[in-house]
Parts: sequence; structure tokens; C-alpha cells
Amino acid sequence: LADRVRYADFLSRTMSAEQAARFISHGDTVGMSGFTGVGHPKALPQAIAARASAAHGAGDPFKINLWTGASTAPEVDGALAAAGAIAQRLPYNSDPSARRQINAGEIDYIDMHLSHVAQHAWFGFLGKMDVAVIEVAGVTADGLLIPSNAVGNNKTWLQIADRVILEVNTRLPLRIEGMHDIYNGTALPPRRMPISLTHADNRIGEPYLHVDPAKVVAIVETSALDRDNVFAQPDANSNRIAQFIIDFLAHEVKMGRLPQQMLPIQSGVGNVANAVLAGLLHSPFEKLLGFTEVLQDGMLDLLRAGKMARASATAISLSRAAYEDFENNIDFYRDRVILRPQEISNHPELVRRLGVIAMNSMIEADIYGNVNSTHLMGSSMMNGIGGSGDFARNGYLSFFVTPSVAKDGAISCIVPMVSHVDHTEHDTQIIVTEQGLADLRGLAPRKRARAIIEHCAHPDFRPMLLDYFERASRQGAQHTPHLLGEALSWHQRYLDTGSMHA
Ligand code: 0RQ
Repeated sequence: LADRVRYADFLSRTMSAEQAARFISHGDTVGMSGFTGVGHPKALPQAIAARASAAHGAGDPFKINLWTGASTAPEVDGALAAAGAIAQRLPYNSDPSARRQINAGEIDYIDMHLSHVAQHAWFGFLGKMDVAVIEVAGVTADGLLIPSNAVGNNKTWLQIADRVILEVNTRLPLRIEGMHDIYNGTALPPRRMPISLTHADNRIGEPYLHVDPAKVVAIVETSALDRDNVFAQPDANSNRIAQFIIDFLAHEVKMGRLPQQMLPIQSGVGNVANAVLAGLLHSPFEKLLGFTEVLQDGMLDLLRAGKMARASATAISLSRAAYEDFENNIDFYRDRVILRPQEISNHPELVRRLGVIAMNSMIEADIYGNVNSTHLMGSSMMNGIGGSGDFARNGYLSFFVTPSVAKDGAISCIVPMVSHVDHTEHDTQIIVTEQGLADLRGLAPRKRARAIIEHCAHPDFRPMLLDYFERASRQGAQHTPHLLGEALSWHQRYLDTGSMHA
């Protein structure tokens, strides 16, 4: 460990995860590292889960509030949920057991824009943090922390927590040192200054995280890999959606509404997003820039092929094969990848200034372009809003994509009224399904409805949507025609019969 932890003072604080878990008590708020399955602590969460199980076995309560960057992995959310050890969770979760408990009302889940988390913690809106558990690649001789494959909210957790536990992961390449750009200039209002980042690949901070050495109570050595973020090969629907987007972007360049060199790209998580990036590999665009939160396999391919010049993100979330390539060619990628705190990677000021092209997946959209990214049938949480809102509202262009139907055609992803709203009609510009693309820019609601029904709805549902819209248009107010008694009847019918078909 001494070659990783070069700050000698810390070595005497080395201990097992089980010993370190004693610094965490029932009722504590624990800020952990971790963003989209990478950079999370690998050992401590399981040791805390074991502590919780032992306490529960003895009839004692043991739950913590768990705050992270975004989603983690089975050894964090999975282990802690299995032990019934989570009281409150924020800001994003994709773990199935934690999701079950969230939807059973057993975990209080606070679904937040990822760019809001650090500042809301600083403002004191969320309460105080007792312990931070942060994975790092190493500690320099000066006591500076070399970040791991994700930065997330680590800077803020290290600053606001009373105590800090560091997991030093010896499996991480030490040559990752220098890839990160940690900006420390975000003061609180009214003392905030402009963030002087004017190009997606600017570096405005320093490569290390700071910690007050006096707060570090334990150093735990680990060597486990991050989650294997596997992707399905893009299917026919994803490829069609990708092609619609690429053709649209090429058209925008032709019309002079996008510069030839394009604008920086943000891509959400998932298979469709990855297919769009794969499509860009064979597109006419060159010297692309990424300004996104998660760097996935598709973006790594673009960097390797020289199609993308540089990418800025807060986490590198890769499949095993892509991660091997990343590690083997770390010097190449260190020159081309910049990892920032999520309050910077997702910052509305920067997304707006840079003119980011935002592409995010959704669960459903309604005929007016309101988008639901988070809830199934209105009540059941899927994952969370993540960074989609940070980018959608502030981007130069904002795409929302989905297959037109779900559950083997039983569900239409284009509905009369969304059962939950994450992105209002004011934040959505372009809706894309495998059926086509609806460009909503400059359209009033009734024209938006016709464009979405005609271009995006599945043919099996298109006549029903048209019928709804036309009947609504014949009665009542005409700005955004709705039949309130029917607007959510498609969802109710699915709950009653297992299908939205009439
Ligand atoms: O369920 O697996 O049980 O069949 O929802 O759907 O089509 O596999 O889509 O994996 O791309 O996820 C919006 C959830 C899409 C994701 C969402 C069912 C469907 C399936 C998943 P099954 P797909 P994806 C940056 C941006 C919010 C955060 C975000 C997400 C399951 O993209 O979490 O954008 N986004 N972050 O069958 C009922 C419908 C449905 C439906 C699909 N209309 N009704 N069920 N499903 N449509 C990244 C970060 O912020 C970290």
C-alpha cells in the first residue's frame, strides 16, 4: 500500500473494512463515492451491511441515509438494501432491490437533478453529513487524493463530512493521475463568480481532491473492479432512432443552424444512447467533442477512432472489454478524457454556454411533448431523473428518445397525457422513436400534437391518439386540447387489463 499511499501519516490509519465500519452508526448520513457503477467503495458498504444485519439480529435498529453521485453497484445499494440498512437514498438508483424497497415505501428516495445535489448539500437543505466513504486511486506525498474512475460528488462529500474513510483501490491504474479536473471555485451565493470554462475540453481546476487529514479516520485497501457495464448489441429500433438523429443533425448543419464541426454532445445512459454514438462513428462529422456526465463504450470508440477529439464527463462507465482497452491505453485516453465533479459536468451555466446537444432516453412522452423519464404508470419509480434535466433544459438541442411501444406492444410510449412529468413541453424539442422524428421547435401545442402522433406513435396506437386529439379539439379550450376524464385512461386500462389497447 505504501506505493499508493505516499502520505506516511495515513498508513498508520490502515485497517480492515470491518474495523472501519465501526465509525458508522445507526442514523448516520453517509456520503459515498460512485457514479453509474464505477468509483464506488467496494468493501465498506458490505461491512456496514453486515453490521446492520448483526444489529437487526440482536433486535436493534440500524439504518443509514445514503448519498452518492449517481447509481452504484450490487456491493453498495444491493448489499445495503438486502440488509434493510437504507433509511433515505439520494440522488439516483438503478439497483433492483433498492428499487423494490423505494416502491414499497421502505426507503425514502429523493430524486434530484444531479447538478443540484452538491449545492443543495452546501445550502444545508439536506441536513448534515456524518461520514464520507470515498474510493481513490492513491494519496500523494502531500496528502492530495488521486481520484478514481468517477468524481461525482466526492469533492463536496470530502468537504462537508465530519469524518472521512478512504478506500484505496490498488486495482486502479496509477497512471490515471492527471486525468481529473477538480474545480474548487464554486462559492455560495451571493459570492458566486462565472465559471470560466468556454470550451468543452478546457481544464479549469486541479487533478487532485483535497481532504483535511485530521478528518481521515480510516484507510481501507481494496482491489475489486468496477461494475461490468455491458451493452446489448444495438437492435433494429435503436439503429433506426440513431439514424434519424444523425440525419437530422446533418440537415441542421446544411441549414446553417449547427456549425460544421458540430457542438459538444451529451448522451444519456442505455442501449439507444450507445447506438447513437455508434452511428456517429460512421457519420460525416469530425473532431467531435463530448460534454456529458457518463463516458460509455460508444464514446470511447469515437475517441479511439479519432472521430472525437476530447470528452469531458464525471465518470467512465465501461464494459469489461472497453475498460481493458482504457487501461492498456491509459496515456492515450488521459490526453483526451477530462473527469470533473458532477456539479461542473452537468452545470446549467456551462451546458447553455457551450451549446450542448442533449440526447436522453425516456419512458413516455405525451402528444404535447411533456416527458416522463422516471415513473412507470405514474406511481412506480424506475431509476430517477439523473442528469437528463440538467442537459435537456439548457442544451442547444434537446432530443428525447424511446421505442414507440413497450412490453411487446401492450404499452404505447406516446400517450394522451404523461402519468408523471419530469421534462415539461418547454424543455423538450425533438422526440424520436423508431417510427420517426418530431421536430417541435417553434410549434404551438396543437401542431406539436399532430407532429408527435404522425411521426412518433406506433401505427397500432396512432388512430387512437388521433381520435383522442380530434375529439378533445372539438370541445372546450383550444390551446392544449384535453379530455380530462380520458387523459390517463390508457394507463388505467393497462393496470386493469395488461394492455393499453382499447
Ligand atoms: O422494463 O426491462 O422490465 O422490460 O422500462 O426500458 O426500453 O430498456 O430503456 O434501459 O434505455 O431505460 C428512461 C428508464 C430508459 C432510462 C429509462 C420499461 C421497459 C423496461 C426500461 P423491462 P428500456 P432504457 C444520463 C441521463 C432517466 C435518467 C437519465 C433512465 C424498462 O434512460 O433511467 O436520462 N432515464 N439520465 O419495458 C411502462 C412505458 C415504458 C416502460 C419502457 N412507457 N411504460 N414501462 N418501459 N417504457 C445518465 C444519468 O443520469 C446517470
